[in-house]
Amino acid sequence: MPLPTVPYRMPAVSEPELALRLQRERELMATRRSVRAFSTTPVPRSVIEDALAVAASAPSGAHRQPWHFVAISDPGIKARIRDAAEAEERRFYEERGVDEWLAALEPLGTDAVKPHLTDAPWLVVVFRRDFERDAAGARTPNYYVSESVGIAVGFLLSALHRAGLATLTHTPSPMGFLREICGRSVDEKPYVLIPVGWPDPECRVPDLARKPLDEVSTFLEEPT
Ligand code: IYR
Repeated sequence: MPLPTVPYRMPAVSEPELALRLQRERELMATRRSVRAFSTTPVPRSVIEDALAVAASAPSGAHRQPWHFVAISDPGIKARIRDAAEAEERRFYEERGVDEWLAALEPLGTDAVKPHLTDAPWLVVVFRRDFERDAAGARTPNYYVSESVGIAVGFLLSALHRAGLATLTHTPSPMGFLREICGRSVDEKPYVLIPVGWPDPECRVPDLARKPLDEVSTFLEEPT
């Protein structure tokens, strides 16, 4: 049975206003950087709730909303996550990491020490749900789960940056330990770990350049 429908309108915006808004957005989002040095200054829970509500408004395959967000400020749990993540990262940097991959990371200067996991006031762990279960426990699949969760994470990073908070997308690999520490069911898989907070006043980031727009986009227009 199709859902009932409701009218949908967007407020009209003049072309100059549209251009202005997008120029501002372009400038604002260009200032977002992955931060690895966080201040321990607290961030209120309500701020994280609002940001997660933005993330949870993302579109998803068949509108299955195949995500779950765990927000952690408990210092004991953050310490457990740091210990487990650093153990995996040490294995990555010292044993498991393929030379080509380690070489690709060299310009970023990352290593196995992850102070952001205990310094940031919040860690958000995003889980993906590849299927749901009915009352009898039978599985029904979700669709385009990685795309859907990726879009939700994009909404989250954008919302937090626009609000003025720093984030990092961190994927210690393998990260199965997050499911256990967060007490989530085996039906959920960790997707990404996102420290959230204020950058440390001494924070520095690599001086990266972004590809120019004409390199990453192509317009196919009607000939004039
Ligand atoms: N997970 C490791 C390695 C790492 C991998 C990628 I791809 C990065 O863009 C950055 C780091 C770490 O967090 O150090």
